[in-house]
Amino acid sequence: MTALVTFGETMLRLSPPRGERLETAREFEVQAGGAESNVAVAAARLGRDAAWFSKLPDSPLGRRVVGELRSHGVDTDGVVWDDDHRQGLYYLEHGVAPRPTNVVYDRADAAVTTLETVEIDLDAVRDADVCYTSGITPALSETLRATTADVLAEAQDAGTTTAFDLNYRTKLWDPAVAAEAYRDLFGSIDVLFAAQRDAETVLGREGDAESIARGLADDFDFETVVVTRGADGSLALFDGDVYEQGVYEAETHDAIGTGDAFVGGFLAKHLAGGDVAESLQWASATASFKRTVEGDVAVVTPEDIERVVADEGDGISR
Ligand code: KDG
Repeated sequence: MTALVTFGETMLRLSPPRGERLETAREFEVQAGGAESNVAVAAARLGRDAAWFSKLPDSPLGRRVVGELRSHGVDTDGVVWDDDHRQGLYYLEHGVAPRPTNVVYDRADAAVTTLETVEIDLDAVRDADVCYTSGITPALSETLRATTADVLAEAQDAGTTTAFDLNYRTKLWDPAVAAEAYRDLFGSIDVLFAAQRDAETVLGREGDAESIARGLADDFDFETVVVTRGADGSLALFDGDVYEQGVYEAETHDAIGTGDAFVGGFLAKHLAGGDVAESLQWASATASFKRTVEGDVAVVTPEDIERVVADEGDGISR
């Protein structure tokens, strides 16, 4: 039985060498990257049985995505192959002050936008301990919005814990449309991860992280709400109790995927029987570790995380 199944789009990420621009670079480094597979990679590397599914073109590009995820130990048997649509890409130009990091999506008409519920192995979802996706998935097409709702509802009905990160992306949709889609899904979600910024700008929540978490739990009956606050750490609300966690110090090499590593670390520890405080520690340590590594995913081992947690205790707020 798979402990964790995640689903969503994974793109190929093309980035010029640091200090070069998209307009003029002659070389691009290529890696697979997508929020939900990033979570699966972190959990798999931290010792959990993790699977990811999506719809990919049956082409060298789609096979490249699968090959990379497998190399990290993620089960990709549930991938649906497609002959008619394309592989999504994203271009990443790393920023250096005063030039900001720039992300350019080239993902319209990607195969995953056509993924329908009937194509999915729902038994794998029903049999998993946790099923995870993020707010990026329903943003990609109306079809995928309906599929996301179906999969989360099927999972929850079967007793699988459902987990969801708001993961609001301004380049994909407007806040009002996103908020409506989120609210449609919230009834099928047990564990909500929300950046405080997303809760404020998309869901219109106000106040500190604790009052945001309590408000969301009360309004939508989540079992657990985790609110992340960037450099100010994170907070989880479970069973009426609040748990706080600082960030661990890290020299940032590549910040993309930090939030996904956080979720992957949290779920990995949770699935290993950790309590909320321990899961938050692992989340924070995995996120900080990710920042030291180039690429979307946390190339990490359980020993790395145990060492960070042992050395730094409850985390250091920067
Ligand atoms: O969280 C990292 C993601 O933003 C990156 O992998 C690209 O999935 C991606 C997206 O849709 O933005």
